Amino acid sequence: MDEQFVEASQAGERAQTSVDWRDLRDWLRLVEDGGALKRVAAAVDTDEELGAITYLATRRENAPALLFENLAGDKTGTRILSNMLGASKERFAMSVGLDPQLSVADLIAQSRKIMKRRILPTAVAKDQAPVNEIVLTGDAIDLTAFPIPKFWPGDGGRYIGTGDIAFTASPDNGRINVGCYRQMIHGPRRVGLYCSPGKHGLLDREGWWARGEPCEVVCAYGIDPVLFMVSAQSFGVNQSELEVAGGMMGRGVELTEAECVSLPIPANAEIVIEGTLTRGDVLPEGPLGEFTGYYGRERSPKPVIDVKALHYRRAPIFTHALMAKYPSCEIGAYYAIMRSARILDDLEGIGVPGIVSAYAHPAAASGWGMVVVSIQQKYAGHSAQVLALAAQCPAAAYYTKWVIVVDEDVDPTDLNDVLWALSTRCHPSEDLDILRNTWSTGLDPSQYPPEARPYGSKALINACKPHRHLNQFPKSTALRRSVYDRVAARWTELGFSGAAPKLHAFHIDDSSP
Ligand SMILES: Cc1cc2nc3c(=O)[nH]c(=O)nc-3n(C[C@H](O)[C@H](O)[C@H](O)COP(=O)(O)O)c2cc1C
Ligand SMILES: [Mn+2]
Repeated sequence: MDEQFVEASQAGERAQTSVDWRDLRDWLRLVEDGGALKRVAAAVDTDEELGAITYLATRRENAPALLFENLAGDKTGTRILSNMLGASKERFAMSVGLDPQLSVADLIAQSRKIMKRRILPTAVAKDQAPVNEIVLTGDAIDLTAFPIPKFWPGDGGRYIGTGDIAFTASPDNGRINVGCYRQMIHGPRRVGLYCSPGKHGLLDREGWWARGEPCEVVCAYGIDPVLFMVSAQSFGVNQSELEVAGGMMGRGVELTEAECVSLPIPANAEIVIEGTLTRGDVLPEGPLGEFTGYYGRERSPKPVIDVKALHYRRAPIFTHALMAKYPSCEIGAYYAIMRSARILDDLEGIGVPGIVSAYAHPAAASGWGMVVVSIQQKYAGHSAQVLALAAQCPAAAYYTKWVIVVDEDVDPTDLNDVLWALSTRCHPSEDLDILRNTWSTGLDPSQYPPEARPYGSKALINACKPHRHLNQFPKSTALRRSVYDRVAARWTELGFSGAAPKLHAFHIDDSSP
């Protein structure tokens, strides 16, 4: 395990900036200081009521994070945090040390840089790790004593893990994977772990089982936002999300030794379990209301973690992720920004010229449903090339049904702009193509029979000005730069508050030399 760590000082030197919080409690203080935390002191039932309050409080994009401090019937002092990041680009930005005032487009550009950094975890002594405030093993453990929510009326059980992380190790090379996989509670020491096909937690598990060994697993339920958001993104199978999280924070993730398994545990988490998954040990699991806004797969037998150790801080804060339609879904702004950053990386890696920006809006099924790419058209066929490549590049290929290409004067993060381009530059009989039998998911309810769902289809929509007629295409009504600058400089004098809106397209004067 030692080589997985570096000294804290070394890690610090490798980072350009580092975040100004150390754990979830620190982070909450900063969020509260910024007015973006709402404490709910009234007693709340975890049986659908907590889910209902979270849903109703998040029907607007700038909803605060919610800290439920009084859970009906609870004797453990547990608190529950929901809407930790949600649709808030500001909370994403402050979590990773970026300026919350940046636009979504600028956050995407900055995220591309910090997502490429890698910093190894740092080791914390067991007796210094906050998560070791209380440590229980074996039959002393009773997870059912904690208040565990059932979110939606049709959920198949109570889920202890939604805003969670799960560590597994590769039996081949020891790489520690961090994934967010749902976890239904079955009993005092029994927790279901659902990984869908292809997920790295599942590949690790199958690898151990193929060797005839149980798969060790460590799960945390009260975690900081960076571990959470990184665990929810897919990185290469041999990359450890721990190093990505370190890179995004500008300092190593703090880990400490476990009691019963050979994996490390996150030292600053609020609550952690250690256990094993054994082949054949399954129990009926699901369904759960999903990010699509529908219930997912039918109830079926899924592997169960046999819990061997429990660590927690006194009055632990569980992080919970409501899955719902935007903007109430915990797979929200951060997810859309990070996915968009990776789509731009893919397009840059392929080497296609003229790419300006891209956005996978979170209202489209948490950023999975639609991708808009803006380009500076440079040659005949350029927009069609970008459509085809964006549709199938690794970061965008999964699920995405609508792939739209627009000109550089259209901001992909501004749906009003995108709808303008679709309505004035796209001629459906000319500008639509369909890809069939593409990579999708059983969670897309639009196809029948349900077995057909993993085979998706994609509409490629060219909403660029027609290249053949670029010269004749009417000029858009845009302000003259000199007039804009003059007005922007007088914005306060004119009686408006704040800065004048930024524009990225101006009148082009053909008569000037
Ligand atoms: C709140 C939340 C719940 C999720 N639930 C599951 C799940 O139950 N099963 C699953 O396979 N993926 C789930 N995901 C998606 C995975 O976290 C995501 O695909 C991630 O890339 C998995 O890590 P991996 O790429 O290392 O396998 C969930 C994501 C979030 C944010
Ligand atoms: Mn992974």
